[in-house]
Amino acid sequence: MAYETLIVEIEDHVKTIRLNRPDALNALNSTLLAELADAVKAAEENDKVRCVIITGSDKAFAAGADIKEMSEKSFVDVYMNDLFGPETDQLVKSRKPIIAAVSGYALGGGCELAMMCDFIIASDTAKFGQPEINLGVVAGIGGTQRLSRYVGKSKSMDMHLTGRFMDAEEAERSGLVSRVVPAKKLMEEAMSAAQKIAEKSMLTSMVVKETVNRAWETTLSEGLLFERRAFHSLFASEDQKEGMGAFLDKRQAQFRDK
Ligand code: CO8
Repeated sequence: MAYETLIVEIEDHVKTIRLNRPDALNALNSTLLAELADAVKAAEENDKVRCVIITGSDKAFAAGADIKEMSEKSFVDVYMNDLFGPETDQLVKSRKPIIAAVSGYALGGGCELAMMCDFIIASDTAKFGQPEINLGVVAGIGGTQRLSRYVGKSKSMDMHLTGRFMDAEEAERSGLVSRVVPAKKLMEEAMSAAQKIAEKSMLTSMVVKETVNRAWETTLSEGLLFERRAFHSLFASEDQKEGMGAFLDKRQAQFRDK
């Protein structure tokens, strides 16, 4: 399907979704978010896709929600339409791994979008921020909650209250991003990570995703129990026999997602 605000391609079991509103630094408007939700849903339903990358341009992953589109809306408009709720829910409920490859600005909704992905690979030009306070609003698609979990209360408060930007080095040091690479290598690195993931058992990847996400959602004792049961349950899979058997036979495992 052709999109107005996205460029999408599938290569080697990896679906790359590139946000493409260059004149607005990829600001997230309702068309873009609806198309993104559709593209992620399509990836979920396509057996050939085993990992997704969401990226933007060199200058901007996304400079936030589209201020022009939002500025005249009333409370009733945004509340009755649950602005951006269904679209972002679609992304978060994806069971396939999603990597954010971030170059340039990831601000407001852009930073929040990156944090909705499973992990973030950043270029050395990346700048993260939650500057909504400058617009007289607060983050609305997860910023106050997710950034606080990623980097802790103190830095999250600093980012949200001052509206300052965090560079890639600080983002890596704070645990917001998993790795930083030179800008020119960003897509190569993201693709290489995605292909590594695509080679694994999808069944196991989905269980990994559910289990790590549990760490954010529950107490340590509940999370540990969830993990132990997840580990136990994978002994019912063919991929566990294949993975352990291949190790013992000193050969490459051939996973079948069963
Ligand atoms: N929305 C709309 N247009 C934008 C946005 C945006 N967020 N960001 C940039 N643009 C547009 C500019 O208006 C400009 O367009 P034009 O040429 O037509 O005037 C074009 O992109 C280029 O931008 P600049 O000229 O400003 O480029 P600079 O390099 O000078 O500056 C910045 C780049 C620093 C990124 C600057 O553009 C900026 O500060 N942008 C706004 C950042 C921001 O405040 N983001 C937060 C938005 S609010 C938000 O994300 C809330 C999310 C939660 C919503 C949930 C609802 C439930």
